[in-house]
Amino acid sequence: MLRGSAGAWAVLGPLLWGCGLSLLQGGMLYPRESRSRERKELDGLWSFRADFSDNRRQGFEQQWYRAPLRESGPTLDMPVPSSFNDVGQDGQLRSFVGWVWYEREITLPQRWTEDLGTRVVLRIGSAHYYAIVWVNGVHVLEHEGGHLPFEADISKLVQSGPLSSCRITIAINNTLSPHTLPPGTILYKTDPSMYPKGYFVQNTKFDFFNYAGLHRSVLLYTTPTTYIDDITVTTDMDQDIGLVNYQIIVQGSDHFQVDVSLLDEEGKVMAKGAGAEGQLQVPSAHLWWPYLMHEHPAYLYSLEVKLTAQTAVGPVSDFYTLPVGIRTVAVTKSQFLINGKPFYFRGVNKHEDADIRGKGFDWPLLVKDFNLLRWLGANAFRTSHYPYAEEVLQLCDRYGIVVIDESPGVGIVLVESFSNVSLQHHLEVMEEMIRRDKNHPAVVMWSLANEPASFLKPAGYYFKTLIAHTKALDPSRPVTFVTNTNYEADLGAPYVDVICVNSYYSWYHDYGHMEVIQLQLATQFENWYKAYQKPMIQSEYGADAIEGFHEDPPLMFSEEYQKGLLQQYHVVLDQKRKEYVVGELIWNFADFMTNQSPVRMIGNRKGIFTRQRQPKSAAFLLRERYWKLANETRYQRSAVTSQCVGSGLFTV
Ligand code: BDP
Repeated sequence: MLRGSAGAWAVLGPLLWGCGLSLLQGGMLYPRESRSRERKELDGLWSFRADFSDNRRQGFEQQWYRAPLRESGPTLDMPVPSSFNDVGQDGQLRSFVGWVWYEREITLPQRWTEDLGTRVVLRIGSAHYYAIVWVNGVHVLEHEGGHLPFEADISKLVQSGPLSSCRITIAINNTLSPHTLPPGTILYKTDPSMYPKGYFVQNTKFDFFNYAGLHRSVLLYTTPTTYIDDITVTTDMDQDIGLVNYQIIVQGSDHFQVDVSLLDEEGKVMAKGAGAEGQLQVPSAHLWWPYLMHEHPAYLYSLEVKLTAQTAVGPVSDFYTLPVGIRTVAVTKSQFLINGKPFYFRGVNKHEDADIRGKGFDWPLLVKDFNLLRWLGANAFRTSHYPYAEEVLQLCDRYGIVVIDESPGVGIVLVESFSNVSLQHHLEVMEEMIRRDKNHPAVVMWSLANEPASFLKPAGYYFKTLIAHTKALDPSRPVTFVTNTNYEADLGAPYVDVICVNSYYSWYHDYGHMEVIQLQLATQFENWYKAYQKPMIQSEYGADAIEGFHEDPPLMFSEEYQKGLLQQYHVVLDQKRKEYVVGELIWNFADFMTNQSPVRMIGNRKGIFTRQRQPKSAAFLLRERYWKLANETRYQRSAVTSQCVGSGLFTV
């Protein structure tokens, strides 16, 4: 599926060849341990240096990767995963733009370096934004894009010498250009009476801090040299029979056998298959249902894949187990259907963001966020404004939290950012994202962008192409992008399956006038629906509130104003959800860091939780609303109540 169907090539061939786009090679399975696979996480302290030289290229000129970093100058201890920006006391490092260098020396188990039947892979979960990787001073890999994993087979390097240690050097550059995703620009300030020589700033058109560094784990894992490279699963239903279609890609040998078994949650084998491609049938299948939509939501089967191959060194086996949720997704003119039932997104927008670690992955934070989501009664979120860590999606699969998976296409507002160079990169990012996230039952829709200038002339071709490509890569999920363009001017909207609109009535205009919200919001929905007859999601709405600021009657930035504004939106949402509105996503789940600006008070304060995850008044309002909505649409009240009480986390 990922490599594109013939139909897709008919539509896209000329463009792809024109741009020189090569479809991605290889899979990007999440590294899991199995009987044939080991993994070694390289979390912890790395050596670090920012290249403060004027041209930021001293590291390359002096080849810092050739020898241990400490030999070319002073280093800092840098935690991984973490952004580098907020862990120190140095303001210059906080706002640094350019190359930073990370290094870690590790000792490898003997069998990894001596067993030539073992393949050793280096995998970097996320390096923002452009990364170059060396192992023992040898260049192995480069990658563009800060939110998706990349990896290299380093077996030859670690198996060629007497060393059992291995030095990994990663240079990362957080500079953005009009063609990166997200885009940005570097502005040189040349007035000598105001700025020192060479002074520049990085400008962005998105509203979150451009944290950088190794944001997710770097790890090493092994497979046999003949191995399961990729698995693609799609699911369907025929009456009560669950259909699991699978396709397995094997690398390393042409002579192999693949056996698959699908196990239920009790470990009972429900279906078996042989061959690299096929369909498994599960009678009386348990479907994957969203949270609070079924008494047993998020049912996950396990697809156990076993590869056996004959190789020059003898028989080889590889094992990989993939969680599988059986569910369907469909869109009608006015509904979003999961397993054939109308689904209403009661959700939030999030950020990967927290004190000190910035965008660094953090298990306690993640678990806290999921506990808060379930406390709220939320059943969905959008990965605004970039793909989140894979572990986040795994928890969504396990808890039944539905995901609109968004690409880093945020801040596409310059005409250059709609050029073919940008489009080609965006096509590649969609390939990387779908390759990584295609098997998550929680992911029900792809979002290509947030608030692009979709009224600009080239936007029509840009989104038409991007959406066709995304659908060709994954025909099983609807596609959208999130707009704040006027309904008559939006050139991308004709191609989406669901209209997602952001609006900030009584916040960015008509400040303080909550009395106009209902009229303006109703007009927004009616105009869009009349024009397109597609289901709609209010994909952002909200107001800043500083926790502990109280004003009654409500004034902007008080908790009362945030709550009051939300209530006005809810009146209209309650009317329109009976017609064609299929969801509401508050902006934002929690306060988050932004660039400094006169309109941001230490970040964006539209969270219903603080950055430390404490509730503001609006969180209680939303919690009441979401549980009420869940009660209206859910299967049976008593079932939900007992589920909540039983979990020990919360009560209605
Ligand atoms: C929306 C953007 C979001 C911002 C939000 C805001 O999509 O990224 O953070 O506005 O201004 O337009 O709070």
